[in-house]
Amino acid sequence: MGSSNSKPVQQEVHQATPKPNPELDKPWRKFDWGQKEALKEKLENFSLSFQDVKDIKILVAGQIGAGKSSFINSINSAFQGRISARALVDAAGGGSRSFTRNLKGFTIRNGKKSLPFVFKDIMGLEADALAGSQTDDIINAVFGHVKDGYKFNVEQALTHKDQHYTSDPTLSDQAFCLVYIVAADTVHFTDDKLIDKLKIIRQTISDKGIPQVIVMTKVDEACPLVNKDLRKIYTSKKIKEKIQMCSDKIGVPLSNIFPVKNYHDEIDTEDDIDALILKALEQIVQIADDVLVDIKS
Ligand SMILES: Nc1nc2c(ncn2[C@@H]2O[C@H](COP(=O)(O)OP(=O)(O)O)[C@@H](O)[C@H]2O)c(=O)[nH]1
Ligand SMILES: [Mg+2]
Repeated sequence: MGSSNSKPVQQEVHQATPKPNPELDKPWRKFDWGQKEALKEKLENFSLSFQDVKDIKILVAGQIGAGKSSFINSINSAFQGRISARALVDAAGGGSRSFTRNLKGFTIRNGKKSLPFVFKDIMGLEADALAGSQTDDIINAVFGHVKDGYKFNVEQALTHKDQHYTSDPTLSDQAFCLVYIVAADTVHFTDDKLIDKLKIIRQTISDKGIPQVIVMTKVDEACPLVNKDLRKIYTSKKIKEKIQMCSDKIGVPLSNIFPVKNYHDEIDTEDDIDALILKALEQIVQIADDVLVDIKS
């Protein structure tokens, strides 16, 4: 006994364990950084597969401060070639209340004309707000039951008796894609209630053929590598992990998840930011248009 006391203190060998490389050898998704102009042109000349529908409505949902309004603004900025801020951004970075509470459509413009894409920025989805109300509101908004100008009430879902409820929506009222925005720097998905809500929404809309896309914002905040060089977005292990986690938790396939950096403090547009934003938009529009192809046939 007590022999352990006499054990010679081992000299600690300071051998620096090599830090794991935060970067992958190869990008996990191929991305052409020079495609901005081609994407812009393609989107500017996009015509919908179903002439009965005037424009593609895309509903944008996500937690407060996730970057919903900034994403819509970034799309506009990419087309205008200057920073645009039509959808109001909550500069406080998302307080306890959602800045956007009225359902409102934003048409994307390229300076000359309106493009056939309308984004609807919906209130933030909060985990602890009353049970089903937000889930119902979002589902109703996707299916075109919610009139523009409706002010969402976190405590009560819109009912069919309300004057803002459209009981018989046309194809043009309906959204053909739900874009769920998550911020890369805060995506943990430890909140089961939120995950449950997201699952209910995804299942309900996908039963009616409406796809869901995830746009992951704030990649610059989540990964120092990407903060320094946006082109590392597809080789950053951190970003890849986060994308994988989103896919696993919400059940959206990896191919429907797009990491982006929104314009937030820039004063001029940048080709690399534009390329990612426009690519995400192209995919969203394509996915939404595929729904129209199905409806038409
Ligand atoms: N660094 C960084 N900040 C962002 C990004 N997207 C949004 N933000 C900031 O996050 C805050 C909340 O954004 P906002 O668009 O109002 O979120 P919303 O509540 O989902 O509409 C604002 O201060 C934005 O400037 C991004 O990609 N990177
Ligand atoms: Mg907003």
